[in-house]
Amino acid sequence: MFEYAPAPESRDVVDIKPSYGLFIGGEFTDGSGPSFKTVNPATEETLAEVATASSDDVDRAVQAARKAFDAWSGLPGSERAKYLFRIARIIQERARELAVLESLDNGKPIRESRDVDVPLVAAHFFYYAGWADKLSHAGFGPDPRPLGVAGQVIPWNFPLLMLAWKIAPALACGNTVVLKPAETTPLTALLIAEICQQAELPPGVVNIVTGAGETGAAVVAHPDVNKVAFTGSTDVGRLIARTVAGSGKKLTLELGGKAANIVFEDAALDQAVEGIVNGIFFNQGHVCCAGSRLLVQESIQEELLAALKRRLATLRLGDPLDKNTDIGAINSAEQLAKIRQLSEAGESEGAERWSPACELPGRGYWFPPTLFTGVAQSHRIAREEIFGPVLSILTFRTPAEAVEKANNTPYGLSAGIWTEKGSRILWMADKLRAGVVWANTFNRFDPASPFGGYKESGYGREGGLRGLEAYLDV
Ligand code: TXE
Repeated sequence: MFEYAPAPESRDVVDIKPSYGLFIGGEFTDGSGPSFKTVNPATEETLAEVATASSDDVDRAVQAARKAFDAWSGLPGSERAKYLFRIARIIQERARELAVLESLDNGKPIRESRDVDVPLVAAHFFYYAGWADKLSHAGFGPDPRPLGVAGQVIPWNFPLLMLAWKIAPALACGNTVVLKPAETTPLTALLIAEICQQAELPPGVVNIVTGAGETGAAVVAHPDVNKVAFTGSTDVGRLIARTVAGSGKKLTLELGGKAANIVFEDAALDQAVEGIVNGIFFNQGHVCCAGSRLLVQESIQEELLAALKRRLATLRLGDPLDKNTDIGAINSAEQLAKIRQLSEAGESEGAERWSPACELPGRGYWFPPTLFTGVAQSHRIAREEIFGPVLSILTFRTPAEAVEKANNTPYGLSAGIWTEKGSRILWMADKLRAGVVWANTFNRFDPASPFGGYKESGYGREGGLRGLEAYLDV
């Protein structure tokens, strides 16, 4: 049978420089810390050397942002909107370059970076550009004010999209920004810096400081930063909350998750299987809202498991730049070690592990799609965020039991419901302690829709109208 096999995306569409500096005051400059390497997780080859921003460099970046603030916040909203629209359009024009660089530095399949990440990034800039001249009509009172300099620290799972979630609303509201990307995925943020130059964004409005946790900590602690926005681990979120406490800085935290994807016996099973696969294997499971706990109604357990295994056997793992690839590389050796360790804990605690036959490439960081059955709520794989392509399967009998199990987690970021009964969807959505509840779909994002968690998943909302509130004094 003829099988359509498109050629891999060419890495030549992106010009990766041997080394990168910091982006401060509209210019690329050296960092005073020791540089670090960013690698392609699919091959372990070094992509580039990247500067580390010391606390002095962070101070320069914050001062540049502060200097730019008066003029930027004083522009009419319609003028700020023009810059955001321009950035959005350049992102669309350079989409291929951004997608390839994202897949190289992060390990995610090109089909995802090309069809999901980059289009959503442009959509966020378009969406918030639309708000920039309407802030007085957004229900926040007649004259909402920007906060000042926003210090933003983002993770490695969606380097571009997290940047867009942070920068677009901050700029629309008239704030200026110092953003620190994750140390394993700094390259696309630096390409966005280049795009800011191309869009002739006034110098200092966006500053990008690269480095590890110390650089992030310096941004968060800087006295001239007025607002902190963080996405990352719950542990670091706690540290940041402590640093910020009492400082007068406004804070939003978007932390981990352990979402339940709940399938009832009346669900359209084929559709549910696709939703389960998308829920946990999208981006190798490096997703804070991943559907990492499957709760399946007992009566359909065997049928669903069989269908899921058949579907998993068709997933293709490999080269992220291959357009056929469904599952790319794990982002780092550290993350791979964490996934392995938790999977071993699953086995030693008595759950049954299954993966389809799947050959892993010889180099790079890889983990096969994995299911665990016979999982108890007390098992670590049912409680802890694995942040990898590993699904823990539990069962329930009644809707009330499904709710109880779904809510039995310190997290509260997202949940999914699969049923043909509309009334049940509404009842469940009301009972689930999760910031986002999807019904008959999963991992669906829209710039107009606020996103954020309850409990240890953090606080504040990003996206939509609510996302503006985080960047305004209202
Ligand atoms: O996160 P960190 P890591 C979860 C996921 C993952 C685990 C560890 O379970 O396995 O966290 O990932 C910066 N002050 N999530 O270690 O360390 C850091 O440089 C200020 C869920 O990569 O939280 C990076 O830019 N900043 C999550 C960012 O914080 C600090 C996404 C995130 O890194 C800092 C990522 C400090 N003291 C991981 N220390 C999600 N919600 O999507 C580190 N950083």
